[in-house]
Amino acid sequence: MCGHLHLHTPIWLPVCLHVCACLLSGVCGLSSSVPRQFHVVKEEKTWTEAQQYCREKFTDLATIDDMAEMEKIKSAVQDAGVREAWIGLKHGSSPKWQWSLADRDFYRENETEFRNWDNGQPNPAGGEECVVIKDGGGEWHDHSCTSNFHFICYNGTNSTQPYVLVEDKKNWTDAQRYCREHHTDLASVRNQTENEQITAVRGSGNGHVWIGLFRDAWEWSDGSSSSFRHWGPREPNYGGAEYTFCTQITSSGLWNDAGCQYTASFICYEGESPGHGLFPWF
Ligand SMILES: *[C@@H]1O[C@H](CO)[C@@H](O)[C@H](O)[C@H]1NC(C)=O
Ligand SMILES: *[C@@H]1O[C@H](CO)[C@@H](O)[C@H](O)[C@H]1NC(C)=O
Ligand SMILES: *[C@@H]1O[C@H](CO)[C@@H](O)[C@H](O)[C@H]1NC(C)=O
Ligand SMILES: *[C@@H]1O[C@H](CO)[C@@H](O)[C@H](O)[C@H]1NC(C)=O
Ligand SMILES: *[C@@H]1O[C@H](CO)[C@@H](O)[C@H](O)[C@H]1NC(C)=O
Ligand SMILES: [Ca+2]
Ligand SMILES: [Ca+2]
Repeated sequence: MCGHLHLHTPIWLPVCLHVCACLLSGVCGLSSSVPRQFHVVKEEKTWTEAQQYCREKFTDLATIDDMAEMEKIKSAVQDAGVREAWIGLKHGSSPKWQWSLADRDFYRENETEFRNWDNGQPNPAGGEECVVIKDGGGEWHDHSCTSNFHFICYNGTNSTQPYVLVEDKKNWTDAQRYCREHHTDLASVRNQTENEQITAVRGSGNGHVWIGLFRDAWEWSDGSSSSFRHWGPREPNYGGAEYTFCTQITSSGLWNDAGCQYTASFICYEGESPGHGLFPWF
């Protein structure tokens, strides 16, 4: 019953460093100011039972904000020797638009909501859609994520020219993977100025280009708006349409959707839940 206690893997983000960086930059996102402590629980439960357990003993099932947290959870899962573990991400019924680059410190107020849709857009055909800057213009179209286009990465290490056009046609998921490996992520567009900069980098003759905006219906157990996703190849695949789907981390660190009624180990977190800032004066 208490076996999981030995597996607790405290993961403290360096609070002071973050606060200082936050104060200096003047751009302070509450969500990632909050250090989360993750706990791998080796008992096998359904997703709903795991959620209840985490809410009783800790704060909630794990929410993951970015690659840094992802790497730490991956190590914790490997150290615990579990093959798969539930996290807090469950499939819901209302798809929402969100940016691939999930770091909330990157955005100031309202900047995640900037849109530059073309007339008549978005007009999603299915549930999940991805966004291009259209051929020959700066307006946006939603498009099936399986199409292959050139794409724009954002490279956070280059402050003079952070946008990189990749002239290699890929579907949205592969483009995202490429940008995360070689740069920071697919490009986010925070205002009209950035839309013009990106459109200039795109140049002419490149057709539609992918940007980082996508739409899905996954929701975090704690109500977080984190858009971070780390699916394995061909996931989520919604195998068996009669189920509700929930998310597992596998020992490879990649995510898999599975019917929520299956039992597995799980990961809880302890810390502030979204909406409760660690620093109330901000
Ligand atoms: C953000 O949007 C809200 C609602 O539209 C508005 O009241 C607020 O002034 C905006 N904030 C900024 C900084 O533009
Ligand atoms: C993207 O392309 C890869 C192959 O390059 C394929 O395995 C994957 O299923 C595709 N994903 C989507 C969403 O089309
Ligand atoms: C920034 O990007 C520009 C244009 O791609 C490139 O010429 C420059 O070398 C880059 N700087 C760094 C520090 O990577
Ligand atoms: C992108 O960032 C990486 C470091 O993450 C850096 O090595 C590389 O030079 C950057 N590329 C460009 C084009 O700025
Ligand atoms: C666009 O957003 C960036 C990032 O927040 C900011 O530095 C820039 O001043 C903004 N430009 C305008 C015109 O709002
Ligand atoms: Ca469309
Ligand atoms: Ca699956």
